[in-house]
Amino acid sequence: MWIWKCVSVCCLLWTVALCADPELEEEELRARTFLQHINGVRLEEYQRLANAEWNYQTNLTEPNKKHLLDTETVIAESLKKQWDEVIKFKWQGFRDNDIKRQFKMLSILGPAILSEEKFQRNSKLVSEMQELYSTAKVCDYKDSKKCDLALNPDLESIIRTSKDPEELKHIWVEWRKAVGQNVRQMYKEHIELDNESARLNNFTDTSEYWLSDYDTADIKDQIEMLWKQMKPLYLQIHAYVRHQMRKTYGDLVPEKGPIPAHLTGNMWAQSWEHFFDQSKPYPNKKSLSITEEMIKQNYDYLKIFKTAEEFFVSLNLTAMPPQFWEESMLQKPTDREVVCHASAMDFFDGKNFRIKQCTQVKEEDLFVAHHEMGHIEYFLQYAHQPAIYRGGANEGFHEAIGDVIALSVRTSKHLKKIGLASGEDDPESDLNNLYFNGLSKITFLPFAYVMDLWRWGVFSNDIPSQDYNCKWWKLVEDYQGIEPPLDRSEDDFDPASKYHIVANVPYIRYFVSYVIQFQFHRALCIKAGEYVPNDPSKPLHECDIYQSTEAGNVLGKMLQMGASRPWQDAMEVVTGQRNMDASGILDYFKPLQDWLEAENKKNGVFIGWEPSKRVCSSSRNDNKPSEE
Ligand code: X8Z
Ligand code: ZN
Repeated sequence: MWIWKCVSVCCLLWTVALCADPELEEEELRARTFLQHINGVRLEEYQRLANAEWNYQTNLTEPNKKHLLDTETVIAESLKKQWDEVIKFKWQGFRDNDIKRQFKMLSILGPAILSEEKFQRNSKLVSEMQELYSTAKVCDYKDSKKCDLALNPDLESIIRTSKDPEELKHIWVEWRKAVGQNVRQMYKEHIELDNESARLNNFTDTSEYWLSDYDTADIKDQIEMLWKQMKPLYLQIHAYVRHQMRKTYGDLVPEKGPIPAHLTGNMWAQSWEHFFDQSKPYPNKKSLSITEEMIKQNYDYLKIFKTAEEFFVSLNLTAMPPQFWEESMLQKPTDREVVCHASAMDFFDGKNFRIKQCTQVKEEDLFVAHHEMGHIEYFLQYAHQPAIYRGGANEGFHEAIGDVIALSVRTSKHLKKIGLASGEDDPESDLNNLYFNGLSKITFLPFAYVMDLWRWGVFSNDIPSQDYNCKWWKLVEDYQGIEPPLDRSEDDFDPASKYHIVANVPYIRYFVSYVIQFQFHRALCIKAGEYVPNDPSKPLHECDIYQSTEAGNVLGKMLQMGASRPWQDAMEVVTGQRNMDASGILDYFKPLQDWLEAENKKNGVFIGWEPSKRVCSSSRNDNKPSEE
């Protein structure tokens, strides 16, 4: 009892002491007014920046690039001036936690800290790498005179559908030649500038700056721990897929070695759902062929996005505003070059929210549309917040929202509701479907981890530029159990074949998203009464939260918070948990994991992988003669 008394008396004294500092009180009052002013300035600046970015990315011309660079430079100058004012405040002593939080966020200046010349150089490098990536063209395998194949849709389509290993290898290699080798020098210079900016911001290097978004000191350890928890599941699906792949490709796929990247159905081997038809657990069961259904039913890009919107609205969330439909770029234009990689943009004016996506009528794009609309729904829900809070609770939250919705959409129950699937439900079809989801979600985890493990190494110089490519392949082999289709060398620069590397977008956000989206899914399904733990008639992977306003309300509450609270608070609103937790994804895939373990055991399949026979050398000339 006396302890409590002491605690409260001491607190009282402490508060009185703080209250008694009139200077600090006065400063806190001034801070409040200052924040209002900054908010107004930022909103206007972010609007200008969004417009310039949008105009460039949807029309890659020199004038648009110049306008973007000029806008970025002017705004960087203004941010620097604002920051000079921010750091004059003794905000660490403020009593109002909200004001303190805003100041804490504003006290990190970011890349604008560089000299104008270096800032401009860095922005130009990133724009030009992105442009090179977005406009690169490759020659066809069968018709070597046809040299206008673009990544989207041509190359991705060949990688997805061809089963000719030579054609696949050709496309895989040529894409890497077209982008990787051309940007290596630019990338190195960009990394140096990024690191200089991070150090001026008092971070040890850019990885520490990137991860500051999580405000969690041991974030790298947490990620590693999550990966260790999920790795046994990955090993099972990896072993099973390799075993099945040998039935299609024979000894091209080593029995105990890593899986060749070009055979996975994906340009970066980041998810393997396009190998589903050749590997499904119950081959005689007719599977959901959503793409076929979409084509049959005359789906177009509009119907795809309307379908996605309808789900959000069914949860009592907000519909897309009129400008969204008028101004978005939902198809690939034929009259100009654009950045096709899908994205969503907030124009910070409460009216303009747009998606750009080179949508095709296929299943994958239906889910990308949900993913992108999740970003827009977040923008809409936190639009009342000050500019500094208009972001996800952390970057992984922003990536997770649309995917959470898509987890419900991808159930056979929901696909039937919207007329994209028919037929019987039976345990075998159900397992096939869960396996499909495993090919898309489980296989992605080590890829996402490797993307940033590699960059963390580059930023800390554990991976010096002369080792860029070979160290990339070492990580890919160690974590993903994937190998290149032919020997590689430091004349190649394969990481740059992926958009987020050249566009300088951190990737661990997707790893985080793929963990927490299953925590959200589980919690929302319980709220919706669609998942009952330990009730086999309501498994987690068959839960559909469609039309559940209970689920929608709690999700909406979290989205409205934006970045105004620590991410743990936001997570607690939906899940009651305050930590990232792999048990969501493990619960979801438990029936698949059990099946894979039994199947692999029955077939005596080797789990894990022995070292790859592929070589990576310092230069192509060092390579032993290869089959290339
Ligand atoms: O880049 C994206 C989205 C835009 S934020 C289309 N994603 C990652 C990728 O394509 O590599 C979504 C999942 C992973
Ligand atoms: Zn996204």
